[in-house]
Amino acid sequence: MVSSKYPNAFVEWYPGGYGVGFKIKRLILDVKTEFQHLELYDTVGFGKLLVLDDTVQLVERGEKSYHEPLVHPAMLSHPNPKRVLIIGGGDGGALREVLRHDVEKVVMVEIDGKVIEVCRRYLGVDKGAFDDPRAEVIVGDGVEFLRNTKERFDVIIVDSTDPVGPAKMLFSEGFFRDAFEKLSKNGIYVTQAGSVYLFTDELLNAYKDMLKVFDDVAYFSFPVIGYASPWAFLVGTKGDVDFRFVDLSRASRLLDDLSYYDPSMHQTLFQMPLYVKDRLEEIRRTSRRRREIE
Ligand code: AG3
Repeated sequence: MVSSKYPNAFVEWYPGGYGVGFKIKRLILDVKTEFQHLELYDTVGFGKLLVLDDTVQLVERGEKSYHEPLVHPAMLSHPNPKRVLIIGGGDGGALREVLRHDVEKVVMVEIDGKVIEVCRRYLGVDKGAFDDPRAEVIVGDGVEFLRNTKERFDVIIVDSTDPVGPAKMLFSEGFFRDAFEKLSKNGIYVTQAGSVYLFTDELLNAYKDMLKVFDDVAYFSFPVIGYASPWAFLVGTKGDVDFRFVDLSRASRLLDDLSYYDPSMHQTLFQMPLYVKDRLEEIRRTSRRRREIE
């Protein structure tokens, strides 16, 4: 028997038949961009919902549960982040959070200009971030940008779609190598890394490849509204950056604007379901061994 109890809903189906859904008031926009299928809905209880290629990108009421852990732990563990690069993030939510810090310049490279246009016009989660003089927004391919840029960045943030499909390149060893090279002497790289439960293999693969490249790699998870939570994040560091600690004096200036990530409880980020942690640690052990023998 099929039972839905609510006729108008958007449901994202994950592998294995696990769904995350929202009750929908109306469809606002449905367009095929040059790169993907974009849908924008008004939901019953969570504001507007942005969907790309059938996957939930954000809901207005809840997007901070993704953008805060994506941005602030990395920004606060870097000793002095002035120059930041965001790959993806066309809705402007990550850009908005980065600009809360005392940064000099933030470059954002989003491949799909239509996403930026639609989000600015209908969504407004950027809260004016696109007009900030410190922001430089480039419509282009992040992989090419990173390969060719002469600039160096203290923090690189990857706010991409899933590690399957068009964004797959952003989870490849070659891309991690380019990112490592374009980090400053002391730098930190953070990427969303998919659903802990449902994209575990992608998470493990990305972790394995990042371990080959960065000086150190950390993983963490956070419950994100709208995604099959907990959601995974991976962090690669270069030089003198220790992701286990954050600068609480800088954090205290942000506190009024934070709703989800609690810097005073930074250690709780590292909670990871044990069966996944076991597999991650096994990869770390074997990768370490390989490094020692080489
Ligand atoms: N980041 C999207 C993360 C991937 C969501 N995946 C999914 N629902 N299967 C971009 C949106 C926020 N800036």
